[in-house]
Amino acid sequence: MMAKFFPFSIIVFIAISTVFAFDDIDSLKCSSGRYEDRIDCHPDPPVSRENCLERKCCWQEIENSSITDQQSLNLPILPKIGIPSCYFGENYVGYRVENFDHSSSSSLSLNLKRIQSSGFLFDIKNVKVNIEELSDKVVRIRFTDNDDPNRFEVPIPKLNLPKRSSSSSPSLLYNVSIVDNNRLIIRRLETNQSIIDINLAQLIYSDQFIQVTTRLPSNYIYGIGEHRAPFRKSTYWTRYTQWVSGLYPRPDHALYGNHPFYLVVEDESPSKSASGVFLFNSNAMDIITQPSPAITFRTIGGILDFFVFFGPKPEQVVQQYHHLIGLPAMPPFWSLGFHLSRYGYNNFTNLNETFMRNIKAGVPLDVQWTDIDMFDSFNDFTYDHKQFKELPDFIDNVLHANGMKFIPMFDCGISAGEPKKSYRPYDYGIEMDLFIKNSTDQLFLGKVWNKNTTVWPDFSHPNATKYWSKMFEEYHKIIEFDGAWIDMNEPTSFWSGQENGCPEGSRYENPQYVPGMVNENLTLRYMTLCMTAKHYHEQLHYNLHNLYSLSEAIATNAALTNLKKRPFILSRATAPGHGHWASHWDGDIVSDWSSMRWSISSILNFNLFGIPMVGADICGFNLSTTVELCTRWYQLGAFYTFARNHNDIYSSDQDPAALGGTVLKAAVSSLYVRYVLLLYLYTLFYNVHQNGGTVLRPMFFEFPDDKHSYEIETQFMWGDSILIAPILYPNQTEHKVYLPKGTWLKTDQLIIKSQGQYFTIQDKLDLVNYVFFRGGSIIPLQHLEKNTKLMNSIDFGLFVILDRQNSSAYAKGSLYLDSGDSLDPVKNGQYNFYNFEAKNNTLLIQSEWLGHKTSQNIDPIIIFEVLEEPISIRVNGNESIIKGFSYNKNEKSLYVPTKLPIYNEKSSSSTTTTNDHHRIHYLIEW
Ligand code: MIG
Repeated sequence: MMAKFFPFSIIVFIAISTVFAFDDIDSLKCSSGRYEDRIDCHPDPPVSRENCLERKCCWQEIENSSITDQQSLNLPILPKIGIPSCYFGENYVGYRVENFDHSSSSSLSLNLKRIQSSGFLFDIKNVKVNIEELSDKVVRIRFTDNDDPNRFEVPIPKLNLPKRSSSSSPSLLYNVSIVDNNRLIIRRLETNQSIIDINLAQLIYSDQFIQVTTRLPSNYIYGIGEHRAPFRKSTYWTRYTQWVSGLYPRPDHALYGNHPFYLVVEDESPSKSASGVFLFNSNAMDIITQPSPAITFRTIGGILDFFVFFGPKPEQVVQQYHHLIGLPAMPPFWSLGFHLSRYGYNNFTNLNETFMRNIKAGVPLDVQWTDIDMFDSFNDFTYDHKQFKELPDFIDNVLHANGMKFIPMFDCGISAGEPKKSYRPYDYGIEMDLFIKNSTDQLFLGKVWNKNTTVWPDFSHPNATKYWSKMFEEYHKIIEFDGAWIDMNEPTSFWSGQENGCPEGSRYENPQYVPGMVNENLTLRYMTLCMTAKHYHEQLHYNLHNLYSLSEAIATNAALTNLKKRPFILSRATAPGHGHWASHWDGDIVSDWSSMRWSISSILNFNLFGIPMVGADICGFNLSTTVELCTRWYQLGAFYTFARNHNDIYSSDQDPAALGGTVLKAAVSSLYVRYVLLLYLYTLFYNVHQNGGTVLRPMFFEFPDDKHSYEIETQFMWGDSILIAPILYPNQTEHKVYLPKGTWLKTDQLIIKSQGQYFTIQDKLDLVNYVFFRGGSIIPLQHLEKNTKLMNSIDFGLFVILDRQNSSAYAKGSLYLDSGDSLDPVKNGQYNFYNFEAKNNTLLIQSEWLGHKTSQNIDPIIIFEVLEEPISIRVNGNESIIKGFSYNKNEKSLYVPTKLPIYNEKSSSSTTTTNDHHRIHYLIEW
């Protein structure tokens, strides 16, 4: 009865609780488990039989080398950590579940009591576990110290907790149960699949070491932070460390972003449901996968605060996550154009030559960048008056005058080495007491590019935004930038700690367990600040390190908003919630084929993390590129959401015009296709800005029933309608493309009908034939101009690709439009939104919102899969509006010149921009 009427659907099975007394190893249940299921009981070195038994755990060494990873991958695989020799026995009880409280209708609390030492210093004696139903689809599981409410908790981002619809939840997707007295299980109701399965008795929760393991519903797992790894993560004993670091992308190290989030597809379920888990914890952590399959979180501070998302579709899981951490920003339209950058123009002449040769070669171009070589003495907010004397004038009279934009670098490190009263960013920061301090409350001095020493603004300080905005404002008077590039914000320092190291005695500098450092000599402070460095309110860098870039992105977003710019920020380091403020690129990758291939898994990954504006340096950063690699990289990079060519100071020029020949051909043709599709891309950004989710997405998000699509990491999609399948290996004149079942239109306007199969595609440099439009889509296409500013006011067409099933035909699509760079266009209603729907022989175009005045027309409309030549075409019943049309029998395509205005002056009142569904309404019949 109780269970039946209990709204939270908690089913509690209370077993007789038994506390085992361990006298010797014989009383441990060690033998029955499988190797795969072992949970490490002694993760901290040194590990030995003796140390293990002292923790009352099981000991058996396993020859690891004989076991191989089952996955076949053509990317570097992260180092395996191996099967633990010291592991929890089946009857191990570290915490005893003491009592339940389910007096609330939407939550359940448990108390855990530590009954034997974990072996880690400062075990937390009483842990409270609170499982809360946040919505029908989201559960929160919080583990806190019952005796100390003041443990560190993540200050940013501010979470947007889902609002519960009503007290009774008929659509609840899950239920929560405690079985065998200590297993916390959360199941998907529809399939009875367990999504969370934690043995609470084996939890470790000490002051600086927390470990919890849950079984996974399958080994189709994605996400888990930024690593040089395949998109689909290995569950073969792999460690994914979350500790933001400025090292170039390499497989054996944590990279620039920490994102303790995973998505898992419940492979065995017929409905292919997916779920996701986010751990809201910012401390250094290891996340370890194991073949059971299972996943272990090991963090060295804070609390455990999990959010479980029940989807059920992969895209919905991602949306639920993004709603919680902050929806992705709406990028300015110009930022979707092509960007030209390099480290080491060294002077204005080189910059200007590079820019001009690309303009002359017809490369579509929107943004010119500069790196630290443009600065005076590598100092932020300056420029080199000798070498870059002409730059301010160039920005004004060349870039801005032609609708293009300029973005310089803003490093987070501020020089402390300039003479007193000569460098305002330092002096003003001192005046505001804004820089990070060391353990003895003096300035924390490190070293980046600047002379002598560097200090770092403490972006967690309440006055940081004021400081940063002021600096941006003053700089903007000298250099009229349009966006900001924030680099080295892990933060990276060339010294590890201060010049003379860090206070060695501190348990924050040298904790009992250090995550993910493959090299024994590496420490948390490696290439960054001391862990005892102090932020505002005595907060330790130990806790805030992983959040530094997020706090900087928030301040930078405010500083650009203050300049009345729709913020565009490119950041190297990232944290959960980052996409609400800024975008990301893959950092210092090498110019080689495997880095290029890896970039696909990376951009897909960042779409899961809510940072959909993302790309790698086209042609690679470190080392010089080659003509063939760079050709292929343009073909791929033109379809990153963020498409920028950038390279290192030591490598040779790789802008399209510099390399000419095939590189130029490939760059121009693929960027043309990109530019023609920008309204579609912009609409995808609007969608995620409103609802969360992915812009670039893996094929299986769209084709969950197609098993084969899960294995492919060399192709990806733009939203639901466009598939990109570039060449990624050398010496190819043709390549195989996998098209999931359905109708596809190639860019050469030929229709392909796929049964879910491979097609061989001939390589053509000047014809982008590796991009496919999905049947059933209506896609806006722009007429090409040399930059987005010029395209923003001209007419655009529609591609209608009818999907024919049985005897009916269908397609749909939508379009978002705005001025391109207004602040908060969606909140202010300054945009237009249209829906398109084609059914059999009709196409309906309707506005859903009209808040942006424009004189653009839809012209032309091209419809594919029209089986017979029509006799006439009517618009709203009227034949005279369309002046001629043509039908192509071979292509089965219908070309209709339309000139249909998309904004109707008369029907819109200037006083309101209400949601009038009937302002623009065209019913086109053929
Ligand atoms: O230590 O500003 O990832 O894009 O060109 C290198 C110089 C610092 C790292 C960035 C790279 C940039 C470079 N920066």
